[in-house]
This record gives sequence, C-alpha cells and structure tokens, in this order.
Amino acid sequence: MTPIELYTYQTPNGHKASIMLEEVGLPYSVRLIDIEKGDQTRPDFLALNPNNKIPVIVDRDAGRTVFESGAILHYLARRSGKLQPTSAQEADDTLTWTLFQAAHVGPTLGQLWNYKVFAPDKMPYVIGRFERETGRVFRVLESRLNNHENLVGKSYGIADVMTWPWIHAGVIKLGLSLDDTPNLARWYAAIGRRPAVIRGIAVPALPEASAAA
Ligand SMILES: N[C@@H](CCC(=O)N[C@@H](CS)C(=O)NCC(=O)O)C(=O)O
Repeated sequence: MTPIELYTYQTPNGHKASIMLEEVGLPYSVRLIDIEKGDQTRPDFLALNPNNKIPVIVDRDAGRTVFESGAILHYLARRSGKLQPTSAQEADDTLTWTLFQAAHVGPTLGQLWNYKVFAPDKMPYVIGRFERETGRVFRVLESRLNNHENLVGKSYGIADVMTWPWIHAGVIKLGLSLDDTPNLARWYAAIGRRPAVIRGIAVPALPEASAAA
C-alpha cells in the first residue's frame, strides 16, 4: 500500500490524526506544515484544505484527500477496519462524542490557550469566560466517564482518540488540574500509556521543540 500522506504540525488537532494512524497501523509518511511560518496558506496546501488548517491526509491508493480531524478519524477507521463502532448504538454515540469534541472541547480549550498564552492583552473577562467553559466541558466528560470506561462502548475508539489530545494540551500546556474530575483523570492517564499515543504525540518531529495552537 502507498503510504498515506499526513500533513501536520505539533498540535492537538494534528495529534488526533497521528495517534489514529499509529493505532490502526496503516503505513504513512509525514509532511511538516509549519503553521507558525504560514505554510498552511501556501497555494499547494490550500488545494488540499481550503480552510488552511492541519491535519490533512492524502490516500493516493484510494484517491482521497480528507481534512477536518474528525472526518480523518472516521475515514481511517473505515479504511483500516479498526477502532470502529460495533453496533448501531455505538455508531450513533461515536458521532455524538466526536461532534461534541469538535464543537466544544477543541474550540473552548483552543480559545483559552489563545487568550491566556498568545494574546498581547490579557483580558480577564475573556479568560474567565473560557476558564468557566473549560470547567463545564470537563464536567460533561466527567459525568460521561463516570459510568463508561471510554467515551463510547467498552473499547477505546475514535471518540477517545478525538478528545484525548485536547485534554493533554490542557494539562501540559495550560497546567489545568484534573483533581476535581477523577474519572476524566483515570481515562486521561490510561490512554496516555498506550504505545500508539506515545508515538503519535511525537509526530511530527520538529527541528527544535515548539508547539502551537
Ligand atoms: N476543526 C479543525 C481544526 C484544525 C485546526 O484548528 N488546526 C490548527 C492547528 S491545531 C491550524 O492548522 N491552525 C492554522 C491556522 O489557523 O492558520 C480540525 O479538527 O481539523
């Protein structure tokens, strides 16, 4: 099989795709898109994703280009036959929790990171709003994980792959505590020990360690 090309950078959204590729074991090659230098606005990249964001995959054997991390995870699950829902109920729940990630977890933590770390003016109202919203999102995940080992079903699946990198960014980059959300903390620690996750968050190797939102 021709390796799938992964266009990515050292960010939570990029890590969703690299973790998934590591989990399912499909051959892939990495194309570094340095979003801090503006590679994502080059015409050749815009031809792959008009939304100028990583990650993107190109599967030449299948004639497919896929952008949006959630779409990439669903695509790779189908392509590999791995980490797929095992029932109609699980398929519905997987859609729900991957969309919850895309609509709430990623955007909320991404805005918190932006306003807390990158904004030249630290605006207390805006930071406070996204801190409160992050707490709310964490409590939603906590309540789900209170009676589920993983976000969907008994087995680790794409909803977990989709969500974990943003919780990791919250802990590592923003110093957020999971002390008040013990089930989220238990889920976060268990997934963080998976060899594919450890390999996936090392992708792409950067010339010098840096990461962006
Ligand atoms: N909804 C998109 C979000 C992707 C995204 O925000 N990517 C960021 C890096 S984490 C990016 O490429 N930013 C570059 C830019 O906005 O110019 C997805 O899930 O794939």
